[in-house]
Order: sequence, then structure tokens, then C-alpha cells
Amino acid sequence: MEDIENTVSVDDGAEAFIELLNANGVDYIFLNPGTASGPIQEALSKYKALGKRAPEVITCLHEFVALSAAHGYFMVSRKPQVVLVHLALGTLQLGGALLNAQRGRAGVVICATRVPSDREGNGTGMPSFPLHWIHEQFDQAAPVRDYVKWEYELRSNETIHEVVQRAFRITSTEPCGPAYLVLRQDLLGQKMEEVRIPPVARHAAASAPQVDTALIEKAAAILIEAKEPLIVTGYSGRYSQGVGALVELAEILGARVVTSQYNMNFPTTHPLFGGFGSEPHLNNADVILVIDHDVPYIPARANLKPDAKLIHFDIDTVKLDFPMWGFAADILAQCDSTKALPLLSQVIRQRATPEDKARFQARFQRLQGEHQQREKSQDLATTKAAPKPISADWLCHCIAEVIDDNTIVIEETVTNRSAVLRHINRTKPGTFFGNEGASLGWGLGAALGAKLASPDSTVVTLVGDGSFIFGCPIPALWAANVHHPPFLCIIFNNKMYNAPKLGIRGSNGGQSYSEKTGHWVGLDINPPPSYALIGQACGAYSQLVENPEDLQPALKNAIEQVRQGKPAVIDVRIK
Ligand SMILES: Cc1ncc(C[n+]2csc(CCOP(=O)(O)OP(=O)(O)O)c2C)c(N)n1
Ligand SMILES: [Mg+2]
Repeated sequence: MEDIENTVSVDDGAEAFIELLNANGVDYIFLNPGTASGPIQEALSKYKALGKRAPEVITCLHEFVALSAAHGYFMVSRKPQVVLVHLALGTLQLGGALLNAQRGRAGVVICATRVPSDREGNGTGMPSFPLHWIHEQFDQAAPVRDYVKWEYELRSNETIHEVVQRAFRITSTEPCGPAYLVLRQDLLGQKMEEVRIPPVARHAAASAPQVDTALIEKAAAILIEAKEPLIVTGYSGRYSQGVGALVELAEILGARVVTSQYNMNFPTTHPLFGGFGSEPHLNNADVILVIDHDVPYIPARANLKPDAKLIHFDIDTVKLDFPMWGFAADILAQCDSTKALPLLSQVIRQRATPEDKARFQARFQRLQGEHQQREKSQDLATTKAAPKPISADWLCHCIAEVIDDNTIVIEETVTNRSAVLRHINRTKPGTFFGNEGASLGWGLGAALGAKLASPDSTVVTLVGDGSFIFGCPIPALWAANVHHPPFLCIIFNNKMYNAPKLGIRGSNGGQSYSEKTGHWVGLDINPPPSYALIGQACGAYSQLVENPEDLQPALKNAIEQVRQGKPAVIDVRIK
């Protein structure tokens, strides 16, 4: 990447766009095309013929998969990604993947074409179609505006360098998130001689803030005094150094760490790991340090000590894009936790007296003992978990046996999440991801993108049967087969939407008509489609597993197939 402005010869707006993606180091365009993206596709064909560098296209046969894959690529690489969809209608097809990208703070520049402004074809060289009247909307960005950090329409190719660069800077500046850029077909096809290429290094993401040092001093003093400190983290592990920084702080203090279910923030085998979710530990804590978290506890279920001190360090402090958000904090500081935590550790180390350090050490040992007890009781649970139908516990136990420490696990198993979290330990940064937006279907596309971003890792995505279908399996598995980012998909097939069933049960207890009559409305996916046949039809190695004893060989086989380059689907019928 250059640090002085350049110009590059191009023939049209589409080539200018490609040159700007090149300058930003973009490797892939996640594309679902239409007539209006023709100039870009034609330019890519020309670049290939001439041996010129251009991003590779991943053909996504559904826009939801395109955005989920870009999200998956970003979460693994932290490099901003590009999606290209067709007009307003392709934008609408992004659907819930937009919510997932927003809440996952995924740096993705979503580009959408727009019909030419001129319906008579004058001077644009674009033939007019009836669709140019039909597709056009008053405000193409309206459906996405709630979900993106920034949206804009390119008005003129004179400014294409500025506009594209601004999209990259915004999407990749913390807190990251999607940006939406409209590209009119006539501008993409418009003749140009050259494009200005900004010095990308000088237009890079803004640096994320170090915390106010006075607040670090104050937080350190509170944490040193604490009798039962609790660290509650949401997404501090999004950068690999965030995990090491948190381990260091927790070890100095001898503080228990609980984490959200969506990121690998802290090694789950660590003696100070206290599980997922803060609620079991809140009533004991006199100081709670929240780091990068959207929902550190559910107020109605949280039994906080009235005098508990709350310290909250976050890159996104007041959650501007959450309509409601109002967790209390004695210290609320915006910061990059990967910078703030090492400083906090350093100040605690300097300020703590030998007596304080002895207290920290004693606490560490007590928590270590509790951790060992918990591990023993979990081991007992798995040994009795092998009857038919297969239990989620047994399935997760078997998965844990076949994967290694570097495997990237993507999780969207909904009501079986607790079994996943119980049995599948993660110890290395970047080896576990969940869907922060909860619009289901993300797991397949995310796995596709994760594997593209980390070709040497084995990627395993765990999905409910409902989530598998929401994930557009044909487009996702087809792309995995044809574009070769192979991943293993394991379906937790309970033949239903279990979560809404539990919702009805939870609200009405045993008194609901649904419970008494056994007539649960709209919840069964039974008889289920043959997911293995769907996988097979897309070129994936596929197997249905119903017997517990078949599970381990099937999973081993599937991992082997994936390591050899073939996507795989294992449909496991569970209780
Ligand atoms: C796109 C989308 N539609 C609907 C829902 C509401 N919903 C939440 S959980 C759930 C069931 C998911 O089924 P499955 O993936 O099989 O997991 P299970 O509940 O069976 O564990 C549904 C439909 C949602 N979250 N996302
Ligand atoms: Mg299900």
C-alpha cells in the first residue's frame, strides 16, 4: 500500500472501482449479480484476460450467504470485506444477515448497484429495460439504514476514490460495522481515463483510543481493594492479543472471568474461567469489571449487591445504535481493551502491596479448586450420555474428541448451545464464534468466509436443523464445493424449532394447551428433509447418523474429507 497518491489508467467506472479494491488489499468480492453489475463483471473478465490483479469473485447464489460469508471472513481476519448485490431487490435479500453483521460489528462494505438514472439510454450506452422503471425506489438505502454505520450513493466518478476510501475507513474504524454504498450502473459503465488512488495507508482506520489514564488509576485502586472481583467480557477476544491481555489481568488479580457465548475471550480450561454468563456470580461480586459487552447481565435476573462497584471499559460505550441501553457504571470508559488491559495490569502490579498480592494469590487458589470440581462433575455427565436417540451432550463430547486446538468452531445450535459450551473447550484466540445478531442461518455462510480467511484451519460449523435451512444450504454448500473453502457442517437435528417451544413452555408452564394436547403449532420439522441428500446434491460428503456408536467414525471420516478439500455435512438425529 502506497503512502502517496497515485493515478492508474482505467477505461470506465467499474475498472476504477476494482483498482480501488486492489489498493485496499481486497482479496474477494462476495457477489450476487444482476444486469446492473455487468460493467464490474466485464471488467473482472478483462483483468483476468490481461493478467491484471483483481479480487477473486465468490459467487454466492443468495445474498444472505454473501453477507454472512463476508462477516465470517472479517471476524477471522479483521480485514474489511466487500459484498456486491443487485439493486434494491438484492439489498432486501441480505435480510437478517444485516442484523448479524451490525451486532457482530463486521467491517463489510456492502455495495449495491442501482439502475441508470437516465431511462432513455442517452449517452450512457446502457440499453433500457422495463425493469429500469420497476426496480427503482425513492430511497434504496431505507431498508438498511438502521443496520449500517454509513450509507451513500456515488454521485460522480470524479469522487469515486474519495467515496470508496471513506467506506473502507468507516467500516474498519472501531467500533467496526457494515457500510452501504450505492453504485449506479451508468457510472460503472461511464468512460474514464484514469482513477486517483488515494494513499491508502494515510486513509486507514482511525486508531482506537487508549483509556483515560486517570480512570485506569481509579479502576486499579478499586480492583486492588476488591474482595470478590468479577470480570465479565463480551467481545474483548476479537483481537487475538485481547485474550492474552485478559489472562494476564485475571491472573494478577486472581479474578474470576465469565464470558459471552459469542467469542473466544478467555481459555475455557483456565482455572479462573467461571463459565458463560455473569448471573451465577453477580450476587457475590463486590467489584464487576465489564469489558466490551452489549448485555453484561439481564437486570431482572441479576442479583447485584447494592454497593457493588461497576467498571465498564468498552470500545462502544453508549451503544449509539441500540435504541435502548442504560447499564449503570461507576466508571464508563471508551477504549481499545487490547491497549487498556495491559496498562491496567501494569498499574495494579505497581500499586499492589505484598499483602494485596498474597490476597490475590489465595483467591486464585480457591477459584482453581472450584474449577477442578466443576470439571470432575462434567466428566461424569458424559460417561452416561450414549443411548439412542443421541444426546446433544454425547454429540458434543464426540466433536470435542475429533477437533484440535486450532479448529475454528462456528456455533449456531440455539437450544443445544449449552451442551456445546459445556463440552467443547477452546483455548486459542479466534477459534470460536457465535452469531451475535441471532438472525438464524448465519452459520453456513460464516463458515465459508472463515475458511477463506484461514485456509490452513479446519472449520467446523455446528447448526440446528432450523438454522441449517435458514442458512440457504444450497448456495452455501455449492460455493464451498465450487470455490473450495471446504468446511464441515454438523446438524443438531432435533426435527423441530425447539427454542420457540421452550418459549411457550416457559411462559405457560404445564398449563398450556400446547403442552396438554401435544399439539405444538408451527414447530415441527418432521418428517425432516434429507439434509444428507441436500449436501450430496451440492457435492458435499454427506452422512445421516442415528446410532451413537456410528458417530465417532462418521465425524472422523468427515473431518478427513474436509482436510482433503471436500465440504461435508453430517446430519445427526438427536433427542
Ligand atoms: C431468521 C430467523 N427467523 C426466526 C427466528 C426465531 N427463532 C429463534 S430460535 C428458532 C428455532 C431454531 O431452530 P433450530 O435451529 O433447529 O434450533 P433449536 O431451537 O431446535 O435448538 C426460531 C425459528 C430467528 N431467530 N431467526
Ligand atoms: Mg431444531
